[in-house]
Amino acid sequence: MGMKHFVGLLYMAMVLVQLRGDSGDNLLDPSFIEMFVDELPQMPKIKGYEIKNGVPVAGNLTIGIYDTTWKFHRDLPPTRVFAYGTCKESATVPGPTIEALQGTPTYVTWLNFLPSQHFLPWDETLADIPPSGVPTVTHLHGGVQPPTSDGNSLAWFTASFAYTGPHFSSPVYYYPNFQLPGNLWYHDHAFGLTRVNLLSGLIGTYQITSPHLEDPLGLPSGPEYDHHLVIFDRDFRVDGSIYMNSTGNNPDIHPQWQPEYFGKAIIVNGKAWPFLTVTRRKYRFRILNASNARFLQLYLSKDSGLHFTHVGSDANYLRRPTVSRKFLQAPSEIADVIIDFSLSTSDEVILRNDANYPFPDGDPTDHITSTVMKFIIKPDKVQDPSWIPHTLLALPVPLPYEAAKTRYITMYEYTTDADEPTHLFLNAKSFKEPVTETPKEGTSEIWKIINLTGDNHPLHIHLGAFTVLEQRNMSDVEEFRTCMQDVYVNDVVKCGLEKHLTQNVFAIPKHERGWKNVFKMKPGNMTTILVRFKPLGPEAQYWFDVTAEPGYGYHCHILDHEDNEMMRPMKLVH
Ligand SMILES: *[C@@H]1O[C@H](CO)[C@@H](O)[C@H](O)[C@H]1NC(C)=O
Ligand SMILES: *[C@@H]1O[C@H](CO)[C@@H](O)[C@H](O)[C@H]1NC(C)=O
Ligand SMILES: *[C@@H]1O[C@H](CO)[C@@H](O)[C@H](O)[C@H]1NC(C)=O
Ligand SMILES: *[C@@H]1O[C@H](CO)[C@@H](O)[C@H](O)[C@H]1NC(C)=O
Ligand SMILES: *[C@@H]1O[C@H](CO)[C@@H](O)[C@H](O)[C@H]1NC(C)=O
Ligand SMILES: CC(=O)N[C@H]1CO[C@H](CO)[C@@H](O)[C@@H]1O
Ligand SMILES: [Cu+2]
Repeated sequence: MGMKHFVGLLYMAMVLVQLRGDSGDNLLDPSFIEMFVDELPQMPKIKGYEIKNGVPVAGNLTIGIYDTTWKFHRDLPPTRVFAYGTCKESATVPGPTIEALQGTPTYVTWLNFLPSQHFLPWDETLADIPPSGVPTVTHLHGGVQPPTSDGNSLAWFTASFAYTGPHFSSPVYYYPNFQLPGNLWYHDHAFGLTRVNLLSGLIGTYQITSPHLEDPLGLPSGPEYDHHLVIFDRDFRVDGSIYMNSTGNNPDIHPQWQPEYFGKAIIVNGKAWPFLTVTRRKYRFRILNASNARFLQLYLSKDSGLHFTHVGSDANYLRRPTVSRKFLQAPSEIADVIIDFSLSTSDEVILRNDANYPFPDGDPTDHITSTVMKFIIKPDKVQDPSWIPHTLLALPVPLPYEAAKTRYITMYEYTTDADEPTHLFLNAKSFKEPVTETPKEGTSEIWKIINLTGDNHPLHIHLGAFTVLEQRNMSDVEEFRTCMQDVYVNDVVKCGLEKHLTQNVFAIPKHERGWKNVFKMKPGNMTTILVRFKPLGPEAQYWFDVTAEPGYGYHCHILDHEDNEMMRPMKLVH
């Protein structure tokens, strides 16, 4: 053992810091975790198809959910996690990357091998907790798949299917992969347990590729030059276990629920503050913000001379590449960027984050939470056959005038007299109240989302990709909110929405003007989006029955909010 390593361990042993005065939790002070000692891992890759007689045919995968351990850092003891894998020994955090082929379906049988109890505080007032077992159900985020394979929150099941949720039908999920190539991810979605199940490790990436559409683009490719970066934040105890506060902010109402989880250690591909050695050429990074609530505002150290070229956002390519020096990523948003290290003026560059938490008005980041990972750049010039084309994929242009319907969606947060959040609703309704959003297959709709809370909520819609049309500042928001909450119905006309809209419109960053699956709803603003309830190609219909039970849903992707009812069902109709 090297001296440095030994000192690291010694520190760990000594650091029984009691953060924030919570005694007995033995929280680890993250400043004692040495940065940049673990190499960035690549998660195992699984093909979602088979080649038979030279032609691709559907792949049948079995992925289990295991109770196992994971090393988050060289000096941290193994951490108990729940992890996806093809067997317990190969289960990882994040889980394996599923590589699907456009046009060739992938079947996944999801199995649950979890014990009778969760190891994290799951608030029994929020979830359907069965007598034994941990409910899980997997959602493929950004995927266009039938309702029975969409991971409906109430389609959960426990080990050996001993207990199942009311919407459970089969553990064999069908992913058609007919949509355009892009970046998706899979994660748990069990009702009221999403935040704890993801915190336990149930996250993985899924990629749809199309050699005939993507190879001609010339972007950096292959395992060496094309990486997934899955970023999330965690707190640990000195013994290596994941720490989650088990006392709710309103314990009389929800004994264990807290409005937002923030961890101090920044984890990339399952390692705290890793490093990656690169050569002087272009690399592609598909960056997923898989935090429960932490926003990331990513940039490369200012003296490096480097920038990002965005080629995609969420599950879709942009029409044209666009450059940024810094970008804001909400939980569950995916950025797809190229970094050209041949332009670097230094031999090391740190990927940093400076988003306040909660975003936008919370605490600033410090040295620790602002550091994400390090790139070590080898000095010698290398051949780089990749390039960045002027145009990427020809996706449909959003046509607002074609929208069949306009809907208003309001976001509410309810608090106690002491201003402590108790729960959050969309349109003043809980998830289990009857469906109100019933778009017609083959149409587009305008959704106007009014954020009547103090937070920025990343809104995610299942099935339908959307384009953000505008974000408009509002005035006298208090008055409008009071009126809306008085009526307690979604009547924007009675509350005079028009007179609360200002002329002040915020520009949508260029790299977010494509077809998205998640977007940040600014507080005190009305965000207008065009949602497409048909494929992103010429087709007017999907390739399966989208109107089937149990339908879809839309929700805030701050998992702590989603679990406390900031989610509504959505059902497509003919
Ligand atoms: C995969 O499963 C599907 C549906 O169960 C079946 O139709 C198909 O033949 C299977 N493919 C392979 C390669 O086993
Ligand atoms: C856990 O949450 C409770 C309730 O909000 C708070 O009083 C306590 O300080 C928190 N503990 C830690 C370690 O943050
Ligand atoms: C990840 O999402 C969280 C929650 O929205 C956000 O606070 C954080 O800034 C995001 N991080 C990145 C790197 O985008
Ligand atoms: C938004 O509108 C309010 C009310 O008119 C105004 O006070 C505020 O300055 C505006 N904010 C921005 C960023 O334009
Ligand atoms: C609307 O969003 C902008 C930009 O984030 C912010 O400056 C403004 O205060 C918001 N409006 C209100 C009324 O909160
Ligand atoms: C409409 C509304 O309620 N807006 C709220 C949005 O968030 C801010 C705080 O950032 C509140 O002050 C507003 O009242
Ligand atoms: Cu939210």
